[in-house]
Amino acid sequence: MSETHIVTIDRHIIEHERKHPEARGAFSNILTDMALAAKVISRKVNMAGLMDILGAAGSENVQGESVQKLDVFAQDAIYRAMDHTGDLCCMVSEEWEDIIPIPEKFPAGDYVLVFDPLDGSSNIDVNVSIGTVFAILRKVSNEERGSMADCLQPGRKQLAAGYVVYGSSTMLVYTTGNGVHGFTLDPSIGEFILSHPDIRIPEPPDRIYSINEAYTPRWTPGMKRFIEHLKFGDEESGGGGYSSRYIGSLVSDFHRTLLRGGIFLYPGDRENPSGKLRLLYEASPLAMIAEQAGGRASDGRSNILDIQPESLHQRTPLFLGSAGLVGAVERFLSEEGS
Ligand code: AHM
Ligand code: MG
Repeated sequence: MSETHIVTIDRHIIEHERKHPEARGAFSNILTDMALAAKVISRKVNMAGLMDILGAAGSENVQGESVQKLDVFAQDAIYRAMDHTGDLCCMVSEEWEDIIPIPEKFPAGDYVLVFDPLDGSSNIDVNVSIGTVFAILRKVSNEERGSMADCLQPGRKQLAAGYVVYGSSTMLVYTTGNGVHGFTLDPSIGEFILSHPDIRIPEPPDRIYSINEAYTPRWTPGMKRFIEHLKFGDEESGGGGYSSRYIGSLVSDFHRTLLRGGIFLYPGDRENPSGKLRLLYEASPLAMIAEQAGGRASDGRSNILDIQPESLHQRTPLFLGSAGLVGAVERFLSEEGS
């Protein structure tokens, strides 16, 4: 008989909760509800190619339901999985300008969920993988339904972080600070099954860098020198011989970096000094996962996890992946003339 045991995400979450005696059931419930929302979104994303046939946004589909844009659908799926459970005091989403409070008709809990419901949604039309990113914070204020202070906490305070990649298969990857674990959705039984226990960024990593190279003219001299070093540097300096991969979908680019190693870069440049990606619900959750897998995340100067957010949708330059490469880009950026 096979020695391989099947572990569902629900069982994994419960077993990991036992390692955190302080983490009452609520915390596990949030992760379980997130996995449920991911399944709902996954099913819809897989139908994306049929949207035009079944009904365009703004019209009704064959079931008579109104067809929503997928990012709005994903926002709604996560909100509806979470609003009534009594585990959260509020939420923050890329799709929503302000804090999303838990409605008065439902009980409020002790945790904050921050999330990007469907990142890279401009890729949907061309069948490129997209993703959901999330993290859980503990409420720190006395406000029943949460406040800015509860949401604007540095990444180091995250209790859990994860992402879902809707790719050739759907995977959910999460950490609660005890390693990084990946689950693959078996659509035939509707369960996320543990497929990648204890993920570590490989060492030595694959020699891959991932950046939108079309922005080269806007890069700082330090940034240009770093990419030149990866392409043309000699063996002694650790450069040269790199390959480039850029999907343009953060979760997918990060997922590859986590499993293969290398570096993902979205720097600040002359036009956008803070880059494009958001600190609270994109950079910080992925930074926690990277660190838990033996990697690092930086804004070029500081560890992403130590940055105190000042606003909900604050942007940050992001360098993410193998620790040695993130350290190297920090050195290039700090050198004179950068
Ligand atoms: P979005 O939040 O509007 O979907 O944009 C985020 C996406 C990321 O998935 C990706 O890393 C980045 O934008 C790509 O940006 P660019 O096209 O500038 O390279
Ligand atoms: Mg996004």
